[in-house]
Amino acid sequence: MTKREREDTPTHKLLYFDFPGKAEAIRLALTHADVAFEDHRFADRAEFQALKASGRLQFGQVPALEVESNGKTVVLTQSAAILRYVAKLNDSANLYPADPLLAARVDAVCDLEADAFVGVRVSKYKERFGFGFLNEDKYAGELAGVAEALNKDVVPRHLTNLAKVLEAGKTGWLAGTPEPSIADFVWGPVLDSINNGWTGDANALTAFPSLRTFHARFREIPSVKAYYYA
Ligand SMILES: N[C@@H](CCC(=O)N[C@@H](CS)C(=O)NCC(=O)O)C(=O)O
Repeated sequence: MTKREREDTPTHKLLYFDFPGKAEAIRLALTHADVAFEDHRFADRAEFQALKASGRLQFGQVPALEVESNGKTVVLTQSAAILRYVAKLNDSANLYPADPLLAARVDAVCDLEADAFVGVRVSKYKERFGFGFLNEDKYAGELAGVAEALNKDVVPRHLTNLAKVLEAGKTGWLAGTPEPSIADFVWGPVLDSINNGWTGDANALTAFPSLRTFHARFREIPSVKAYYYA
């Protein structure tokens, strides 16, 4: 019996709130890679606070993926790290390239998502970033100015760059991979959120036909379609 055969198949439990947010890419990637998982959604914020207080979350943040194997439990955090872990569970799903150059492109497109929305996240979740004082009425004018800058300049600038890499890659997938990679799974749900008004401009994709084509194609990936419509 080989070492591998003696090892249990790990079980997976994803911990997050009951909305897409940062967990949706992981839910979809696990589904795409055919990895069974429990999609645990907190009943309320108190459940999250209790988990955070328990010290089990490395950085006090979710999403977290609880991996149980050979009687041991490991709790993974940081969504990009979790996505790379998921990709390694099933090589045949081709979610993360073996080629180092292509892998770096995939990482860059994942990191672009963080850059594109850091301003949106700070302005929406002010307390988390130390800007809670901006909730005072007297700053309403400044906040309106920030919202305008985000929607007219910052987010479109990053979407322009995303559209450029998509078009340059010529495969129809964001990082130019032959098949959908974790970069596509990061951005697909974010484009849903944009269309749902998360950034403050539900029409932000109108100016980016190639991103709209990508988005529609992403939603047609059989595993993604089955996740939402089966
Ligand atoms: N870079 C982290 C960010 C995770 C993050 O910001 N998670 C939020 C929820 S979406 C969180 O846990 N915040 C802590 C809190 O609300 O106390 C990732 O990608 O996983």
